[in-house]
Amino acid sequence: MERYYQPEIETASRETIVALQNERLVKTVRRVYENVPFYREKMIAAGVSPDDIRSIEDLHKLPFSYKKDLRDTYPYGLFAVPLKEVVRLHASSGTTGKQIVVGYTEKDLQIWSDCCARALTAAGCTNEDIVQVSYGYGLFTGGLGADGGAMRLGATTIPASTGNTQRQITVMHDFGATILCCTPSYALHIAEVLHANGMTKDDLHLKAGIFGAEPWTNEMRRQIEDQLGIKAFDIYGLTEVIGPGVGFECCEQSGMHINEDHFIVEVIDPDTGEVLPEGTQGELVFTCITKEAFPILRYRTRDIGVITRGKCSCGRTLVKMSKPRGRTDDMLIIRGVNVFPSQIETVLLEKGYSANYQIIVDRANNFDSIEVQVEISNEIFSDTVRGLAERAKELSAALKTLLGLNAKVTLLEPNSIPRSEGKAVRVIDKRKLLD
Ligand code: DLL
Repeated sequence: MERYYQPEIETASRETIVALQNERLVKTVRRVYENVPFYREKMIAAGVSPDDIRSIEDLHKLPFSYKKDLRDTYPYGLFAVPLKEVVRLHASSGTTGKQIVVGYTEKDLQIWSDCCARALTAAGCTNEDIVQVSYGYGLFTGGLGADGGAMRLGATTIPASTGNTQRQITVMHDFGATILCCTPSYALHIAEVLHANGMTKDDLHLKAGIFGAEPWTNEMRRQIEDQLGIKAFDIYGLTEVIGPGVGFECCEQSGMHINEDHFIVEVIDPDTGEVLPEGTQGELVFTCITKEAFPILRYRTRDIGVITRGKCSCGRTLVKMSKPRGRTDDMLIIRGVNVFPSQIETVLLEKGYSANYQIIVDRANNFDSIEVQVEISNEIFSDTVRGLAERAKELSAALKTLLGLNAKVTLLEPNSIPRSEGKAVRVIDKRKLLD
């Protein structure tokens, strides 16, 4: 039978959730207006006052927030409480630019732990489980976020953090970890090192994994499930909103339930800012309605997804978001064609290649080129030169069919692409270096 951590919310009626959201949104907007000059000025400039926000129907009247706002007000300009009430800071640097910093009060940390406890429970975790947290601990929210959820459930937590994969495996084996939390690319790397050690999934006690912080396809899910002998669940979140636990997957494994009692989601057209109807793909925008220290309003995530409110077989009524289908800013435009790395990953894995790949984009004489480098197995690697050339040609043809672009394919020997312990680097865009 399906278990919930907070059934009164997770299976609540739509009316209950909307009533909570209305009340919490109105309060948050007023508080933010009074305590954060940045929001007050932005609202005044947009001609809205807290009195105009009476329910979630009025949310669209509020101006958006952007990552740039966090940078411009660095470090504490968006905090809505005095620093003496803040008990924790986290930060994220992203791939470019200055880092951003967010804060949590004691109550914010409790809410965050609740959100992650819901995710862990949906993956089958109880106080009898041993949870190995192999997300990075530190300023990154992954480690301490998952840790807080596991502690909340009374599970036995192993704060392994990232790195030293041999030791991770020893710990996982000897301590009998039953649940693994890390990035999906790191999960595959752990499986790879496990096999290189002459061990298999049968030497471990894992039953489930909770993977997120980076995009991963369903094909990658199948590989992880197969190689580690587990059920693999997705978890979504971002530093600016709270960290992991904004959304989490249930046994249905078809999208993530959003913790709507804490975060209101909207999907918008990234170009016009117009709110789109449910079921339409667009940019995800979140508003925090319970956070004390850092209650961000209408935050533009740049993640592209779809939300749906159909009935879920797990019994949860919380709205579901699709796996993010890329980011508005990781979309590559190559010779005018829009390409998402996830599309390439799907082709690679469907064709039986590994998830160890990199996409190299370059420009010479104003002409963009795209090269897909992917590792092959030892068996394939020992094939004839002609056999390898045939394979590369076949893969290139499949990519052409999908993308409508000629991509160069390079098959690499096993272990030639650097492994990541956190978020994998999938794209090297040399054009950016030229700017
Ligand atoms: O990655 C928080 C997190 C930690 C989520 C552990 C899940 C697990 P940031 O470093 O701020 O926070 O990065 C946030 O990562 O906007 C997405 O683009 C991407 N992302 C996060 N989760 C997923 C996911 C953490 N499940 C950015 N699928 C987000 C795809 C994800 N992308």
